[in-house]
Amino acid sequence: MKVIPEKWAEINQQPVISFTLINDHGIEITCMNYGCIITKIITPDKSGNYENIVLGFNRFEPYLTNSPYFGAVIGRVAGRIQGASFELDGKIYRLCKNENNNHLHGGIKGFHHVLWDAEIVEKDEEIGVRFSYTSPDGEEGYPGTVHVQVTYLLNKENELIISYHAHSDKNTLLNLTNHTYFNLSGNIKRDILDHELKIKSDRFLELDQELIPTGAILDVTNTPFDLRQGKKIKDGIMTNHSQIELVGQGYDHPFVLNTHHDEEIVLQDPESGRTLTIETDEVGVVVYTGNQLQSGMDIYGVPSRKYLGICLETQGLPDAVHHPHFPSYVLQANQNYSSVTKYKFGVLKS
Ligand code: FUC
Repeated sequence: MKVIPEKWAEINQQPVISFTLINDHGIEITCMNYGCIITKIITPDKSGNYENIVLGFNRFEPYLTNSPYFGAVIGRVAGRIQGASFELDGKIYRLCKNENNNHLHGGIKGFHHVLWDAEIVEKDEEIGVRFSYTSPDGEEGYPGTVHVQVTYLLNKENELIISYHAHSDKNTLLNLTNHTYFNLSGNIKRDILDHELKIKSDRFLELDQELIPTGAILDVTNTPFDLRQGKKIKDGIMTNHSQIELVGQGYDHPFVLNTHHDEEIVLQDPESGRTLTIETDEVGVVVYTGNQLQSGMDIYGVPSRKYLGICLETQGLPDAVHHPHFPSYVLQANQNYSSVTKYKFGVLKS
């Protein structure tokens, strides 16, 4: 197993380095210090063909200017914050409005648009990169100086383990995730409509017109959101359920996970035979089926279009700061923030 660093570009006289993690089974994960962006994941299909299973760009430049958060770490707060403001300890904080009247995915210069320090990790059982970033007090309007570490490790069991650690000198908000768009067909041969998704979740969050949780936590039973037995994506989203229509004929919804580190999220592409199993200690997962993917981007030579990738963003429930009955994502001063999500790459047994 090894990690190969390579200079890819430069911003403000600082090198943008890509790191390729390779294990003994030929799984390759490429990521970079800009935004901790995962640019490629190469895994075998059922016949042993190794192909890329994530959306990204051949060139660095579009990551700066035109990326819908491909592969990036999102922070300080994933998801939307209604009205781009919140109250904490009696004080009102104002954030930028980067989507309608609301704040989305950490703002204009969120964690996806900063250069992180990087350190290669090489151990017997796993290899990877540890990224760190210190977000200054007041950055993007949030209180507290926050030290964040995100580690990507690849092991011999074909698992990518993403762990997040942080602490802050003041009470603040923190809800980190990774925004990789998966497409298990291999080299983006097909869209994700024929992928099958299984999630151990009895409840999902209702959204309003601006895709912000209304506060209602709904039962999945007898709805397209019942993924407990697994469902073809298109069978879920080509329906006239009002929540599916609301988000542009797709999923863009937080699911509350019933269980943790128990194969709670499984994505499969029957044609290639590739499987992705995600386990996490996070409260929920936002499932986003690429409903808003615009045309006009070149994704490794494939013209971008709706449903070309699916994001499975493990995280705390969005806009929890405005919903006291959601688990809080307030990070208290001098407390440790810690979460882990594991992605296992496999193939269906024939
Ligand atoms: C997801 C969605 C959003 C948005 C963004 C690019 O997290 O929740 O609606 O389109 O990604």
